Amino acid sequence: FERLQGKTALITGASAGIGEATATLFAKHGANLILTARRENLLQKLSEAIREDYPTIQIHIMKLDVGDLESVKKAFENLPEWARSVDILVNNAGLSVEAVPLVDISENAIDTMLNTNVKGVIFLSQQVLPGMIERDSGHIINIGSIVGQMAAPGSSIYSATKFAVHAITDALRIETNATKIRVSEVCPGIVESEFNIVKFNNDHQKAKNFYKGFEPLASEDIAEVIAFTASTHPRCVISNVTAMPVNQANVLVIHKE
Ligand code: NDP
Ligand code: 8X3
Repeated sequence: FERLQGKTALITGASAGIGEATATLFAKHGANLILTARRENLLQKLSEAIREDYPTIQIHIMKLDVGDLESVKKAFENLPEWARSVDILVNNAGLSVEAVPLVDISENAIDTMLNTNVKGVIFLSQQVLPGMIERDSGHIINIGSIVGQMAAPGSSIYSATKFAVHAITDALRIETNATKIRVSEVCPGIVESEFNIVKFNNDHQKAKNFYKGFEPLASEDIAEVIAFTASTHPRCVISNVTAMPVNQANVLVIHKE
């Protein structure tokens, strides 16, 4: 991952799971970091841990809700000088809430998922793209999902948001085709993180039971895929990559002991 050295990377959803693991791995390989999430105390703790292990890394934390345009704009107005040129944007913040059939899903849950998973990707990309276009370089890595390739029952809206991430990623790659900007999609299968705790409305036992009988991916596995995606030669773009637990064949087929 040596091409990460000296790069400025903005990672959304860095307070937990895949985003946190990606921040730590990027720091290990010399990237300076802009870390965002709503839980500022967790970002503070993470940045302290990273500074202790990698004291030369520059870190700026931004408390923001990615789906709230005003919150995004305000955070970008306050960037320190070194953080103004983002080389790599990892649009990772995302969530699934109310894992119920479409007939029962609330408007609030629909708005939360669309705002975070879809508008968030758009709003953050809009902040970094003008600079990337001007510099004719940069990399946007969107975190999709296997449910953005194949819908799952009980995940209709969440699936729809990840299908949207896929479409946005492909369209943006075409729109920036005449530039050196790279646009990638990383699609994880099941990863053990806070994702299921949020999905099952803070029911930790239910979240844990979901992983019974097979070994899910760890956040660190996807962090490696993201770091690899960000580290290829600038002439090469990994347009789309899917990474699954070894015993998961697709969204619905999981071999359990
Ligand atoms: P986690 O719940 O562990 O982490 C999600 C992160 O997103 C947190 O840091 C959270 O921070 C942040 N976040 C959520 N909502 C917002 C918001 N409105 N504004 C800013 N930040 C927000 O889940 P994962 O690490 O597993 O998920 C990361 C990405 O991977 C998501 O896009 C998810 O859809 C995707 N994914 C996950 C899979 C899995 O099985 N875990 C599989 C496939 C894809 P905070 O609460 O502090 O704001
Ligand atoms: C999340 C994938 O299958 O855990 O994006 O809902 S799944």
